[in-house]
Amino acid sequence: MNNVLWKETIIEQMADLQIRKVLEIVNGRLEAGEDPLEIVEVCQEGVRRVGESYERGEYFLAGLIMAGEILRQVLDRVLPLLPATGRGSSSGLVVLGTVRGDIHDIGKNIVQALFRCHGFEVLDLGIDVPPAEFVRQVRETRPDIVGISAFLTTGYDAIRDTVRQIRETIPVEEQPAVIIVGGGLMSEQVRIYTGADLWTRDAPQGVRLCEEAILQKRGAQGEEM
Ligand code: B12
Repeated sequence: MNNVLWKETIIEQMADLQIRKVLEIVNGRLEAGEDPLEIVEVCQEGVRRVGESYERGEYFLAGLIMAGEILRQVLDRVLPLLPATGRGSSSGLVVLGTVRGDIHDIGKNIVQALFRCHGFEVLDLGIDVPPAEFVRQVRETRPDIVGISAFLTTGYDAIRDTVRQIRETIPVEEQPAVIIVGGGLMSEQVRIYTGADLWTRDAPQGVRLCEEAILQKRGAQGEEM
């Protein structure tokens, strides 16, 4: 199967919720040495199509559940194969969680795996995490990064509460260098509304942005000394 064809076929089979066929192609691509991240991105496009069908009323909740299950099974195969590109020692600590009221965790699990590959330690707080729990964990562990995942537009207020409580109740010298929000519906407007430092709809980009921000902060601290 050529390069364009396998991608289109996975997207189509994913959109049709054909779990067996999707896994067959994924296994084949992995055997052929395909980049695991490329496979994740293609499958993400497939579930996006399922979301659109759901919006048009062509699929019901069961369709979303099935799409989530297919993606989960793909990730079980693919994520363990992500290459470690970190510096060997810890790049920093990330406190990560899906915001209050939201149980979408597939994207969070991908970004968690990527942070680990890049040498970060990750404390994963799970799903439906209330602002107070983020604050408690930030106070206890003093992470470099707080990552908030969300996929529901109804979650924006909970993100804003989380960011505000972290910024207002944690002493300046114990603040995380970066609060980043991620998820399929994120945008610059959401970042501004919630008060986060960074936003992304793409896990590799999110990790890159965090690495840059941490390097900048460490550089600035070095200059002050
Ligand atoms: C699978 C799915 C589900 C599954 C979730 C399973 C699971 N364990 O996660 C189930 C069935 C549970 C579900 C439930 C619901 N869902 Co749903 N779901 C989806 C679907 C199809 C895919 C989501 C997904 O996993 N995408 C793939 C991942 C990999 O993408 P991602 O999250 O964006 O993550 C990537 C980046 O954003 C980034 N990232 C993510 N988080 C973070 C965090 C950080 C820090 C960083 C740096 C990066 C980062 O990294 C990832 C990789 O690049 C989407 C449709 C779509 N457009 O995708 C709808 C969708 C999100 N769901 C939707 C809805 C409405 C619901 C329900 C309300 C339905 C209902 N009537 O009950 C419930 C809500 C439940 C709740 N309280 O949370 C809507 C949301 C609409 C809106 N405007 O809010 C969508 C968009 C469908 C639609 N088009 O209408 N859903």
